[in-house]
Amino acid sequence: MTYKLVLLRHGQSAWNNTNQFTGWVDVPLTEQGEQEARKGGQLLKDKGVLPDIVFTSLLRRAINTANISLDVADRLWIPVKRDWRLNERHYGALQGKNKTEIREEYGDEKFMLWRRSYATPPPEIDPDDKYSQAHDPQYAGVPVPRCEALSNVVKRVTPYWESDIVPELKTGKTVMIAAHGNSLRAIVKMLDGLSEEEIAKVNIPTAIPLLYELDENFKPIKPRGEYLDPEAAAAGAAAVAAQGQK
Ligand code: DG2
Repeated sequence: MTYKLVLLRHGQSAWNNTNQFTGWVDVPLTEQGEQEARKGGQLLKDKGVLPDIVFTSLLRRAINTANISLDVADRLWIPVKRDWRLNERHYGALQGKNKTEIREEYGDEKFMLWRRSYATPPPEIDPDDKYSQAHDPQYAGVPVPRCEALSNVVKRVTPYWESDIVPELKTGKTVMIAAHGNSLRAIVKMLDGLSEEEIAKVNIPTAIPLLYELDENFKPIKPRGEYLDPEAAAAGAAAVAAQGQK
């Protein structure tokens, strides 16, 4: 028995476009982002990768990307489960800040540590900051972080993977997870058993479905899975890696 899992990062968001750290701030997709989501849906349809259930974060850029792509693939009717555990990594006090300005102010090393290290979180956000979610009624009862390293995301995603996602895979459903650059990196690290050094080099492009076939132990049959458009994915990942450079 093998299982099918599709990972989909949202299309370009307003703050991806303006080069701002986003995290839990609920920004919309741009028109380009919507277009990317449509292309992602067309890839699902063309390659016959048809999700039976979709998991999303609570953030509109992931929710809308899921809806747009599933609409194009004629799968808008499938069940949906949303959970804060799939939210983007909380970018702490960097939320709302311009990536290039932060790199110039703090230097390459710190910038890359905050973006891609496994265990070093960015600085904490003040709960009263306009970009904090500490007082957001949407997150009542949720342990809203003040900042997160990727290791914190792995800690919140892994139990959700076990409790909610694996049982759906076990029934033979094709599962799609529509989420974010870093919450998906947490899942990739977990699935592929990547080291901290290896995951630091992984960048997830916007809205290109990444298909994993998993064996009976939920381990990838092909390590790192397969993008449905590998060329576009390589270009998209390189663009993400280069963010913050002039
Ligand atoms: C981006 C990722 O998250 O940024 O929070 O700024 O996937 O929701 O657009 P997403 C953010 P980087 O870690 O790639 O800088």
